[in-house]
This record gives sequence, structure tokens and C-alpha cells, in this order.
Amino acid sequence: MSGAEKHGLAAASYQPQRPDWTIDQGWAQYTAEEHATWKTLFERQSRLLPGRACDAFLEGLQALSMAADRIPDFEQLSEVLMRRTGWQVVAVPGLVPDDVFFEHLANRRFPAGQFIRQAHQLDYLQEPDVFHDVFGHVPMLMHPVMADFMQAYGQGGLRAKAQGVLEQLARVYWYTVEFGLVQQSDGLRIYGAGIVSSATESVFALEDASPHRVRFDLERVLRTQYRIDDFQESYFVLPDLADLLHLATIDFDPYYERVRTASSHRPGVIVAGDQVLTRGTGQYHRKAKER
Ligand code: HBI
Ligand code: FE
Repeated sequence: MSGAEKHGLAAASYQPQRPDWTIDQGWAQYTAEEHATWKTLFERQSRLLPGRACDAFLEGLQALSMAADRIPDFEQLSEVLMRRTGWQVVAVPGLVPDDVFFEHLANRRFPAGQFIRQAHQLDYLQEPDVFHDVFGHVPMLMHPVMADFMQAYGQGGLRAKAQGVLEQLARVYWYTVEFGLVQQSDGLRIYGAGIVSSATESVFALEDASPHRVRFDLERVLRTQYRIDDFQESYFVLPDLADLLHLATIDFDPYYERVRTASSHRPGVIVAGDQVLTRGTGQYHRKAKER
């Protein structure tokens, strides 16, 4: 492992050795400090998530029996995951090109960042590291519906790229897999990996008065921009996780036809037709702009 990889600078400068961009996880090379970073993050989220993350996430996490005190070994995770939903976890240096990413998903391989964030970046980082990818995504891959949805996204991603609508499709991934909320019988819950892997956003997404919470609608989401630099201004809520199964099986082409030429929505707006669960005050992002 090069110094650049260890420090998470990998993707920009990295020359893939293998065409699929996978690397060895090199589990034995993680330092005590890196395992300690995992432990800090793991324990913090384990305290926050009961009552906030959806049942499927909490059950998946439990069944994977990840330890608090060390970064998981991908081969061990893959064994459990393979038995449950036929998925594997493979190591990559960081972000990989879209087509490489989609090709993995289409084959039920989840590419997880090998590196872990440094102790001074516990709350925010640009590239997906092992905590975001493994703690955030892998528990949901234990759920058969998410397992099928992610594979369909990989297949659909290759097609959307060819049709020039990848920007629109990526919004669906963003507002479901990364930042999705779901209506559970006992309340609103998180299933998005970007939220469950963030201490601050786990609270903000559910409890803050600032963001909008709007019922998920495919065409609306295909047209909605998102932000990658801060909390979301709007969250989209699925009535049921099983709705992802519908999204995994329908033909997107008629939607692409309509949204290809349509204008896009800014992240913080409410539009005609929205089923609004919470109309946000927008206060957080207004203040952020002044900072
Ligand atoms: N690579 N490792 C990794 N993880 C991602 O989530 C990822 C990626 N490459 C591209 C990508 N995501 C997205 O931009 C696509 O969903 C469009
Ligand atoms: Fe992610």
C-alpha cells in the first residue's frame, strides 16, 4: 500500500493494477490507530442509531456481527453476506470510475474503500472510506430488497450512461441508498448509508426543523439536484422499503424521456405535487451561507 492510498488521496492519482480497480484489503496492515478510529465511529453510531435507523439496518448490522474494536475483514463479511443475499465486499482505493462501480454492483460485488479517515476528519470527508462503505452500506445489503435494488442500479447505471441520463439516475441513488428515509410503523427511520454513517446527520435528518421531508416520487427525484458538501436540504421518504423492489423492476425509459429535457429542481425547494411530510424552515442552510 502506498503512502497516498493510506491517506485517502488515492483516486485522483491512483493507477489501477487490476482492470476492476480492486486491491487487497491488507487487513493485517491496519494500525492500532486505524482500528481505534473505527471503534470511535462504531460506538458513536451504535449509541445513536437504535430508534433512528430502520429495523432492516439494525438487524443487518447485528447479523454481520462486526466487532466494535477493529475494522472488519472483508472476506469474513462476504461469507455472511454471500449466504444471506449473494453479495460480496471487495476492496477499492476510494472512488472508482462510474462504469467500474456499476459493473461491480451489477455482479453483486460492493466496492468498499480500503482506507479509514484520519482522526481529525471524523465528521466529514469527500471520499467513501471503510466506515462509510462497510458500516453504512453493508448492513442494508443483508436485506433482500436492497440487495436486488443495488444490483439493478448497477445494471441501470450502465444503460443510463449510454443514454446520457446518468446525472438523473445518480439522483435516485443519492436520495435512496445514500440519504433515504423510510416510514416505519413506529415512526420515521433512516436507511441511507450517508446518514447512518454520520453522527451529526443521523440527528439532523430526523429531528432538525430545517430540512424538508417529502414523500419519494421517482420523477421528482430524477429532477432534483443534491449537495455533496453539507447536510441535505430535502430528504425523500419511502412508505416502505419494499418500494425499492418496484424501482428495481420498472422500465425507466419513459421517465428518462420526460426528464431529459425538463428543468431540474434546486435541492431546497418544494414543488407542485409534492406530498410534504415536513416543510423545513431552511434555517440551517441559510445560516451556513452566512458563515
Ligand atoms: N466509487 N467506490 C465508489 N463508491 C461509490 O459510491 C461510487 C463510486 N464511483 C461512482 C459513484 N459512486 C457514483 O457517482 C455513481 O453512483 C454515479
Ligand atoms: Fe455511499
